[in-house]
Amino acid sequence: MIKKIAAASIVGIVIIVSLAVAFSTEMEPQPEPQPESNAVSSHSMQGVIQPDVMTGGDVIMPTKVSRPGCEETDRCYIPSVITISAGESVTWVNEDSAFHSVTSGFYDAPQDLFDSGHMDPFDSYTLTFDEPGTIDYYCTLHPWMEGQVIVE
Ligand SMILES: [Cu+2]
Repeated sequence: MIKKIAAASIVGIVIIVSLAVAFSTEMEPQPEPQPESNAVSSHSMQGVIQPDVMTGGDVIMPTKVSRPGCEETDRCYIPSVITISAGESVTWVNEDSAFHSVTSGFYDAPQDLFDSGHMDPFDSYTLTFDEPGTIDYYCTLHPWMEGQVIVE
């Protein structure tokens, strides 16, 4: 009988301890994922979203790119490759009637540099690039949409 009670209380203690451990690890702030070594900035970039911008885009998302096909002619973002100097900005304008995003990396290999989030039709997104490098980006909603910023 005593052995049973002892066993039961040990099981109870083990459960309580493991719950406590699970809870405390859940509450601990997760370490920031370290970006892979890259010539580009090692910290996240803050972009600026502006609604209802009809013109003035350096790069546009044209109509109908929410269906595959634009990648065949490299016209998902126009131009799909833009070259700027360090310290300059790029403004994207969504000229499509669907949501799109400008997100660093590739669909199957995201890079934690920037993410416009879902851009409404005619939203613009502006980012300033301070460090030289080649930055790939894509649309989180349409993985075939890919573009590149080359910062010299
Ligand atoms: Cu898209």
